[in-house]
Amino acid sequence: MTTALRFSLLLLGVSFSQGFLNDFFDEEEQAERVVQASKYGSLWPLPQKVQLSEVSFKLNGVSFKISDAKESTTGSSCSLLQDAYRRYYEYMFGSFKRQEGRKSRRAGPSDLTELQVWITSSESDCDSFPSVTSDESYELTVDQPYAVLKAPKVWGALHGLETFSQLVYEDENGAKSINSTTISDFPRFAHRGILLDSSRHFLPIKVLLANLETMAMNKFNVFHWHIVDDTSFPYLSRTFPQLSQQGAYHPYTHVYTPADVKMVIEFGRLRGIRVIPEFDTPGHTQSWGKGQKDLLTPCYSGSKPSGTFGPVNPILNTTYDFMSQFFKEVSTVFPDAYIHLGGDEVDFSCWKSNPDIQKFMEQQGFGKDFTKLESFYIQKLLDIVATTQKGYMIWQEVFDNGVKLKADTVVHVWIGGGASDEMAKVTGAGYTTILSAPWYLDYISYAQDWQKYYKVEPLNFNGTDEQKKLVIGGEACLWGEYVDATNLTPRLWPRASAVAERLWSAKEVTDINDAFNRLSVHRCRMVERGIPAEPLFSSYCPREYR
Ligand code: CP6
Repeated sequence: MTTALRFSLLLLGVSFSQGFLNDFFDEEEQAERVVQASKYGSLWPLPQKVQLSEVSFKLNGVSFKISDAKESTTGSSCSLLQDAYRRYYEYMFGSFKRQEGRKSRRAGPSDLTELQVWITSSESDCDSFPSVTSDESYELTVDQPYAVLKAPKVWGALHGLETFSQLVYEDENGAKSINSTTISDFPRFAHRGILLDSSRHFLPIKVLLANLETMAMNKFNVFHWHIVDDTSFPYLSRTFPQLSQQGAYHPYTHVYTPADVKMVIEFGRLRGIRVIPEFDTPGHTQSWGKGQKDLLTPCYSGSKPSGTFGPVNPILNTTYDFMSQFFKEVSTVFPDAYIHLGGDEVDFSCWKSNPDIQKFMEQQGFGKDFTKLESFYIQKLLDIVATTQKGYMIWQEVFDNGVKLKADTVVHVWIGGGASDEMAKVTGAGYTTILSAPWYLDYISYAQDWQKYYKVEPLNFNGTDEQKKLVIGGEACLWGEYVDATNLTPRLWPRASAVAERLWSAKEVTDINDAFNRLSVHRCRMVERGIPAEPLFSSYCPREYR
């Protein structure tokens, strides 16, 4: 087999073994795919409606400005927008500024000199936190005498600024240019998330912020912070400081202080990103046990405690007192309307070994069904969290076990194989759901797995239109066993970008060749912006990472 054929197949996402190919293919040359220009340039994710024209304007970094339209309901006091103007000016002209030293040049007739941002709703949301119902739509017209970005709320304006910056390109002489364009855009799904795991490895704040920045470039709007787990407890609780004192990898260097958490939340807010923390119980809690005596179930070997511990002990009142206080704190620290309560992968062997638990099971009439004990615990926890006025998200097992859930609960489908049946069941029962099963980005493999993520259709399950409306989105998950600050960014990007387009763009946007062409340039743009996003395939970027 020729190298060209081999790589063309890889490019097409065809998995192969040498033997398979020799059986089915002649030694025939195939055109090797290189990046070609998409008619949509480097727009990613592709907006809902795009009208492009051949007419182009020049952008001059000295005279170009982004400003509030005089009709806008926001003004200079909306620092969220002013910050965003600065950011996007820097992304569009930062390198230009350095090269040209800001030499003044008068605006010519073919110049576009201004982008006016017009917030149309009387409630701009400038000082609010984004939510699942936030209006993220915007309309962008690039024309003379100035471009206009119109959005009901600041959230749409943020997305529109990103889109505007993606329309800017360099002509053959290196001059910044933009074509006359009309775009009308809104997300297909309201919940578009990335899960990062800061327990298996501590993720420095710098990495979390870089990730939020990259999420904004891809129009993701939920950071699902799987903040603690078995391996470590880096969340510094004001109420229970001993949890991180004892449970973090290091009590000072590997913790998130209240100030750190605040910074992550505000950095996200300024980019239209919700921060949803996950405090996963009753399983995945080994690290909690170090700083909180009697929280975990003592495991037995025969008639004696073995010295090891299992899931949270569901039969003690002290457990629920602790959870009340803990989640009361969490509900005030994190402003989002939702908290993720986990509930996945509960190992019953320790509960089974413990005589006190056995006795409790008998008293409650649970028989030998430990899912009933699990549900007993979760039910009490959900009721506790409901009193904090928060909604909750939970992993699918909690639904599978028949726990009674509040109507606004979001069920998170993560188990591969049968995920579409699960989506049908969850929505059939009337619950809102998000999909992660096909988007486990911690799994890595040779070749272009972004295509596999790209081809997922979240509504591909048997159900009524009403059921399909309950699918509010999905999340790409990057579990942390093999990921820390050294490799997180290139492992996540641009693979997560495939998920971004699936969750934002119209259902019909499925052309994998066009996606390859746009994503290749989008990836180079992330690189140019200082994000070490990995390549899709053999290629180069005009400005390489350094
Ligand atoms: N940690 C937690 C994990 C996983 C889950 N929960 C996980 C399970 C299977 C795979 C990858 C990750 N590492 N707390 C499941 C939601 Cl393949």
